[in-house]
Amino acid sequence: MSRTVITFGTFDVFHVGHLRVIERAAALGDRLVVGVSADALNMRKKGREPVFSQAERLAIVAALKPVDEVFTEESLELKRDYIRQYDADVLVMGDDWQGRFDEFRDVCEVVYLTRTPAISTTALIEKISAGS
Ligand code: C2G
Repeated sequence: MSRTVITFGTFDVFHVGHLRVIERAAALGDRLVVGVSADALNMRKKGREPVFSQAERLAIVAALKPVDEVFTEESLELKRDYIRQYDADVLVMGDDWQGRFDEFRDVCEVVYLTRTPAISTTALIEKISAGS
């Protein structure tokens, strides 16, 4: 039986922490589907425009070897529908979301992976803006 893994994220200013979570998610199954946050969703979540547009972020994630399919995540409230639509057996998120998606344990496994330390989109933006 083939196992489908689903994960979600903005993946803005794509960095090695993003790559590691995608690689580890893919290793938990046979097929990896990634929901990439829409620009409007990112605005609602983080209160700022992403550096890269959703079309650019989708193209970057879709080109990664471990990724089989991508789609646009329009709303955080649609997770259950996305899990059903893509027939996911496992939902994977980084542990900054620890416990937040436990309600989906009735339809799939829910796994939180340790975040890669010392790297984040926000820190990168600050570093680049500071020119250091
Ligand atoms: N991540 C990580 N290590 C880092 C930074 C990020 O493992 N140093 C992981 C996050 O835990 C997440 C994924 O990379 O699982 C994507 O991170 P973000 O782009 O920050 O995603 P976020 O905006 O939290 O969106 O429906 C859920 C949301 O869309 C998640």
